[in-house]
Amino acid sequence: MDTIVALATAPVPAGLAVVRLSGPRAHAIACTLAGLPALAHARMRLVALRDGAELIDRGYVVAFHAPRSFTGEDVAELQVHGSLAVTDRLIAVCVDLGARTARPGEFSQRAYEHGKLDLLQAEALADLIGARAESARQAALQALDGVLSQALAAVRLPLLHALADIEARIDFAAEPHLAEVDRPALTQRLVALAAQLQLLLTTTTAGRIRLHGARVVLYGAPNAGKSTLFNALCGADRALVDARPGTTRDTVELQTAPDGVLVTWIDTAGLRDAVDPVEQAGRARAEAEAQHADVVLWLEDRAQPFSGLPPPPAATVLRVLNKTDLPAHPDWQQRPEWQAALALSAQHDQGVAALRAAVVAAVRQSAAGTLGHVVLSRQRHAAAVQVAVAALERANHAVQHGFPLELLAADLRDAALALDELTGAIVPDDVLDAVFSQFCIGK
Ligand SMILES: Nc1nc2c(ncn2[C@@H]2O[C@H](COP(=O)(O)OP(=O)(O)O)[C@@H](O)[C@H]2O)c(=O)[nH]1
Ligand SMILES: [Mg+2]
Repeated sequence: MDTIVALATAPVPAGLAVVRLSGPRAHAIACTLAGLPALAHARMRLVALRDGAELIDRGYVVAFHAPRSFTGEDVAELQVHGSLAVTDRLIAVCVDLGARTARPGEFSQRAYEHGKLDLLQAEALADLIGARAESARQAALQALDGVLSQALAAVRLPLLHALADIEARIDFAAEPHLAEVDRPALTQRLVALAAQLQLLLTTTTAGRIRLHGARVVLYGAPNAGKSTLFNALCGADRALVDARPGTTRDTVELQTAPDGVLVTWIDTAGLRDAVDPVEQAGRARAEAEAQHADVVLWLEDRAQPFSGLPPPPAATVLRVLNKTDLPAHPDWQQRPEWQAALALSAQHDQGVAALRAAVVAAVRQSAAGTLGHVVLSRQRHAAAVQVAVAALERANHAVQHGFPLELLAADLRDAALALDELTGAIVPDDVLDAVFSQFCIGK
C-alpha cells in the first residue's frame, strides 16, 4: 500500500494549514521532517520541520498509530502556518521521501476500505464537509453516526434470515424431516420488509431538503413585485442577485439559510409582455419551476384586481398580497381564498420577516420526514432501495404463485445485494469510484 500525502485544509492563505500523510511510511516521513526518532500516538509536538538542513517551517506534528486513525492506517498530520509556499514545499519533501500525492477522496476511501466507515458514512462525511446550514449539518452528522446504516441493517438482517431459510430447503430438499415452506408466513415477512423500505423511500424529499435546501419559487403576474420580494426575502442587495443574471434559464436563484434552514429562492423572471412568445416560454418555465418547487409563493398586487392566473401546481402554496402601502383594490373582498393571505409591502420591507418565518415553518414541515433522523439523501440511495423493493415484490409473487424455491432465493439475493451496494458491504468498483471522486483532494 502506498503512503499518500495531501493538504487537508483549503488551498488558501490562512492562519493554519494541515498536511496529512497516511500509509506505512507516514510516521517515518514525519520523523525525518521533524528530526525525531519516533512519534507516540495522538501526542502533539512542536517541532522544526526541515528539508535536510533547511528549515521549512515550525509547527506541530501528531501521529496516529494504525488502526487507531481516521484511515485505519498509520497517519501523521503536520500543522503549519497556512501558507501555500510552506505546504507546497512540505508536500514536495514528503514525495521525495516516498509518499505520493493523494487522489480526491482517497483518505476517506482508505477509511472505508479499512472498515472505519461504510459507504453511506463516507458520503455523509462529504455532506458534512459541504454543509452550509444547520439542517445540512445535522442530517449529515446523523448519517455519519450511522442512523441510516442501522435502518438498512434492520431490513437486511431479516432478509438474510429468510434467504438462509430458503437456501437450506434447496440444499436439503431430499431430507424428509424438513417442513414445507410456510408460504403465508413468508409472504407476511416479505410484505413487512418491503413496507419498511417503502417508508424509507418516502424520506427522500426530506433528505434532499435538509442537505441541499428547499426550492421556494416566486410565482405571479408581471409587476406583482416578485423580484422586489425576492431581494427582500434573500436579504440580498441587487448586486448579489445580479451575480447570476439570465443565464440559459429564465430564473434567478439564490440560496440563504434563514433560521438554519437551507432555502433556494427562485425568482421567475421574463413574464413581461403577455402577447410576446418569449414571455409565454417564460411563463411555461415559471410553471415548470412551480411544479418542482417545495413551496410556491403566489404573489398578487393588492392594489390591482386579481390577475386571473391559474393556481400553481405545487404541494405547498402560500398566498401573498403585495403593496399594502397602496390602497387595496375592492376586488379582493370578494375572494375568500385570499382572505388568509399574508399581506406585505416588499418595497417597504413590511411583513417580509413574517413571510420568511412562514416559509421556514413550511420547509421544516417538508423536511420532517417519516422516520425521524433517518433520511435518504442521494439519488443513489433511492435507486438502490427501489431495486430492493422491486426484488422483494418479485419474491412475493414467486411465493404466492408457488414458483420453485430457486427463483425465490434469486429474488431475495437481488434484494440483499441492492442493500449491500448501498452500505458498501459489496460494491462494484465503478460505484466506489463515483462516490469517492465527488470528494476533493485531501478528504
Ligand atoms: N408601492 C409598491 N410598489 C411595489 C412594491 N413591491 C414592488 N413594487 C413595484 O412594483 C413594480 C414591479 O416590481 P417587480 O419586483 O419588478 O415585479 P415582478 O415583475 O413581479 O418581478 C416595481 O415598480 C416595484 O418598485 C410594494 O410593496 N409597494
Ligand atoms: Mg421580476
